This record gives sequence, structure tokens and C-alpha cells, in this order.
Amino acid sequence: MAFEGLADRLQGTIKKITGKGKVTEADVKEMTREVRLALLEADVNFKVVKDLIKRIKERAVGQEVMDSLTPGQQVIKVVKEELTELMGGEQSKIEVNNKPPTVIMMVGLQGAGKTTTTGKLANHLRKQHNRKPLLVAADVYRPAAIDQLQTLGKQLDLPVFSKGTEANPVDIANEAIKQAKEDHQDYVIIDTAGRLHVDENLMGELQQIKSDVNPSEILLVVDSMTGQDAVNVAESFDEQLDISGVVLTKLDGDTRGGAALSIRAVTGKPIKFAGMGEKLDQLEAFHPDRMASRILGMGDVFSLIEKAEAEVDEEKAKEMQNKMKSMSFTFEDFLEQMDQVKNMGPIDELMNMMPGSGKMKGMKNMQVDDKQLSHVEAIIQSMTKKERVEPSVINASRKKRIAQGSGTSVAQVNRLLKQFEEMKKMMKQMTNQKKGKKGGMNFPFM
Ligand SMILES: Nc1nc2c(ncn2[C@@H]2O[C@H](COP(=O)(O)OP(=O)(O)O)[C@@H](O)[C@H]2O)c(=O)[nH]1
Ligand SMILES: [Mg+2]
Repeated sequence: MAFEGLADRLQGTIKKITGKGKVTEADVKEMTREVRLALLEADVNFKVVKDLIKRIKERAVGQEVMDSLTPGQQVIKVVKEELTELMGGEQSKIEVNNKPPTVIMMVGLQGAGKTTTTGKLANHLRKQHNRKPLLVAADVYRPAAIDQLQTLGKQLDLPVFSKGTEANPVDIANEAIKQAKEDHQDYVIIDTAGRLHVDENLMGELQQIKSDVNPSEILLVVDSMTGQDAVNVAESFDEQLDISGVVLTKLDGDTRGGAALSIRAVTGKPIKFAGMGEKLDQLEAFHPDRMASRILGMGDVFSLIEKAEAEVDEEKAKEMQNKMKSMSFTFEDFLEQMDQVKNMGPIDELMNMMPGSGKMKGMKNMQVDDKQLSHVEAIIQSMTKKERVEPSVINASRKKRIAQGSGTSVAQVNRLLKQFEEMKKMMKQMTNQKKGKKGGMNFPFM
């Protein structure tokens, strides 16, 4: 996913300075130089980098760091805090209207992900906040855009308001709000048209919708793959519409991502959500501190746990967490959790969120894809109860028997056994971090 390169680059620097018992100005200078290069390489706007580095330097050579017992760690803490500030500090939530419905306008260039995000956001509001949203098809220039929204509505089983391509977007928006009031919908999410470039006519139309419906939110949807251009686009949309927030899409892609991060600094408008894939549940609330952790390669344990909590049966989740803590998690439990794990989405996506998984080459090689899950299931099913609970008893002849029974190979059985051990190790790290104890990662401030 995005920022992987940045995280990889920063690892060496972080390690070097974290371990230091004494940090000199020269150390700080070297570290900030590395951080500066890494950020520039990740396509963060150069002015943004300059300001950031200046603040990091000031604080890193300050008393707060130099007088502490763990100056190396304090320096990294400063970097993390400044990165968090750069991305907006606190999480910024959707502004809710006192009197429903809350009207949200989605704006942005063509292909940025407005229509998809309209569906994702509706799904998010319903799932996380138990709200009733109405989707509004106000992109009247392309019939396909209306069909697309209607398809999303069907998939999500949510109502879509449309008047075809003949009606005027302003009328559509007004009528949709009226309808939402009658139907007691809590949210109205308006999917507007986009153009390939910032365009006066379109801006005029969006301004008119804005002044007519007075939305609580105007969310600018930005494709994080578009590089520095994203910053310019954000500036013009903000100038003309005074946007209330930003949704960064396609952060799952192989983008350097830095440009997108500059948007908050340049426009002063908060990033509210991040799109992490094409699927309708792949929208995450944007947490600047968690993103900073991800960027610094510390993983994003909290999003992972949140995701687990949203998908996994709560009782079971507690049980699982207790087992993780006591390290008594077995193949037996693994099998039981399999369906719930499947519900959480692609394994490699989950892996990306785990601390250190970006830099642990072993983890990258795991490549557990969803198809492989059925092999895994078969292998575990071929184990005896004892083997599931105490895998250390699985010797060569048992491996052969298990492979035969599951229609796999001994190599596959070996791989699973190894992966399971890795997984248990990671679980241990995660639960230690959550308790705030010094875990394997050694970042006590997380
Ligand atoms: N990988 C990925 N693709 C996305 C994401 N958001 C949108 N897309 C894709 O981007 C393309 C354009 O999206 P669409 O919603 O039609 O953009 P619009 O023109 O702004 O309405 C579609 O193929 C979407 O599936 C995301 O977060 N990740
Ligand atoms: Mg669209």
C-alpha cells in the first residue's frame, strides 16, 4: 500500500537513533536530513517538508528531548507527533446537522472515486453509526454514472434518488432532500459530476448546488495516485467551494502518497476518510496518528483491532484476545475463527496493518491469499485434535499423513506450521503494545 517505500526508507534512520543513549545535534541533523530526503522522495510537497523539518529540528534539540532518559526514542516521538500534526492532528469526523438530514456533497475530478466513495460512505454510516442514508445521483452528464450509483445502491440495499439525465442537478439535490425528510433518512449523500480538469462551468454548477442545499459537508475526493497535481486540484476546489474535508482514495495502490499528505498542510482542510480498495467496505476513518505510525513503519494496530471488532462476533473476539494474550491460541481456534477471518477481508490487507509487517521480509513472503485459505482449512482439518493444540508433536511422518489427508504437499504443511508460529509471535507483539508494555517493537509511546 501507499507509504510502504517511505516506511522502508525511514526504518534504518529510526533504528539508528532510537537506540542512542545520548543524542547530539549532529545526530539530529543527520536524522532530519534522512527524513527530509525520504519525505521528498515520497512526493511530499517541498514547502511542507521544509516547515516540518524545521519544527522537528527545533524540538529534537530542545530540553524535552535532551534531558530525557531515552533521547533516541524521544526524537522519534517528536517526528511522529509532527507527522501527526501535519496530517491534521486529531481525527476529524463528519459534521452532523442538528436537524436531519445531514447533507453531504461529494465533489472532485472525474475518476477520483466520488461515486464509489458515495457508496462506501453510506455503507460506513449505516454500519458504524446505524444511520439511514439516501444516495443522490446528481451526475447527469453520463448515464453510466447514474447506473453505477444505482448498482451500488442495490448492492448495499440502500435507496438511490435519481431523476435521470434530463433534470437539473440543483433540482435533483433539492428534491432528494425533500424526499429524505419524508422518509426520515438521516443522511443525504450527493454524488456530483466531475471533469478531467478544474472547469468553470462545473464549479458554477457545484456552487449553485451548495448555495441551494447548504450542505453540512463538502467532501473533496482526491485520487492519491495523482501526485503533486492533487495539491493544485485541492487548492482550486477549496478556493471556489470552501470544502469542509478531503477523502483520499486509492491509498491501497502503489502510490508514494506524499502529495496527498500535503493537502492538509496546503489547504488547512482535514482528511476525513481514506479509500483502501475498490470494495464497498474499504473506507476507513482517517486517523492522523495512526497514519503516522504506519508511515514510520510501526504498523496500525488500532485500525486492525477496530476492523476485527466490526466484523467479528464480540464474545468470540474477547475470547480470541484473551487467548492471544495467554498465547494459548491453537490451530483449533484458528479453524474456528476462519470464517470470521474470511469476513474481515483479504489477508494481505490485514497483514499490511500489522506492526513491522512492512519491513519483515518473511511476512511479505507469506502471501496468504484467499484461495490458499481453503488449503489451510483442509490441512488443519486433517490434523488430530492433539496436533491442533500442540503442533510441536507434528513430526515428519505426521506431516506426510496430514499432507495426504488434505490433498496438499508436505511443503505446504511446513509452510503453514511456520506461518502459524510467525502469527503467534506477531499476536504477542500486538497485545503487548496494546497494554503499553515494551513489546518487540520497542516504541513505548505508541
Ligand atoms: N484501488 C482503489 N480503487 C478505487 C478506490 N476508490 C475508487 N476506486 C476506483 O476508481 C475508479 C473511479 O471511481 P469512481 O467512483 O467511478 O470515480 P468518479 O468518477 O469520481 O465517480 C473506479 O474503478 C473505482 O473502483 C480506492 O480507494 N482504491
Ligand atoms: Mg462518478
